[in-house]
Amino acid sequence: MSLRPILIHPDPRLKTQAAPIEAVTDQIRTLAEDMLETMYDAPGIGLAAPQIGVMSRIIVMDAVKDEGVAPRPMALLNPEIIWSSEDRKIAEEGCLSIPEQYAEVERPAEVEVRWLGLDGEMHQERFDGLWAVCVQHEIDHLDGRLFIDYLKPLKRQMITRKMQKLKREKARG
Ligand code: K1U
Ligand code: ZN
Repeated sequence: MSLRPILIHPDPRLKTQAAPIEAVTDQIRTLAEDMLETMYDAPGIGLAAPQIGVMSRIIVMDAVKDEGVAPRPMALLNPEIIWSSEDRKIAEEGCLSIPEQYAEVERPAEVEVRWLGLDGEMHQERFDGLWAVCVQHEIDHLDGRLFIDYLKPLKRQMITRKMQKLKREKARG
């Protein structure tokens, strides 16, 4: 297993639609393991393949927050939202590709998602709470959408400029 570097916004790969996964191979299983390791190390509660520069439709997540509750690492291939609640909820979001920036985003409170598992089987589950926020945020990454795309242009521009500055500083070392 290995840690993969996380791309920082702005990067064209974070604005690009990812391609469906055709088959569950050893390469895909290794990718999922690397993504989970990278997510836990960050630390984060989710990660989408484009964030590590891999343009395939795979996300990982573990939104268990409570101490004493067993972790629930999940890998979802080709995830699809097949139902969204009318009920909407505002929650604060962050992004490992936009470090230390947080903003409130409104999304459906519950979603039903269908995906291909690493076991080669189709799975379906309804998510609510932080899981619902996270799975929608990660599926957005697969479609080249970032949480800042839901913000007013001025706020989005301000965050983008901060990230450009951060990248310049990192490049200088
Ligand atoms: O996709 C990502 O960039 C990961 C992102 C997922 C996410 C967080 C919050 C709301 C929606 C989606 C993160 O994990 S940011 C880091 C974070 O939220 C966190 C880090 C440590 C403990 C708990 C949360
Ligand atoms: Zn993100």
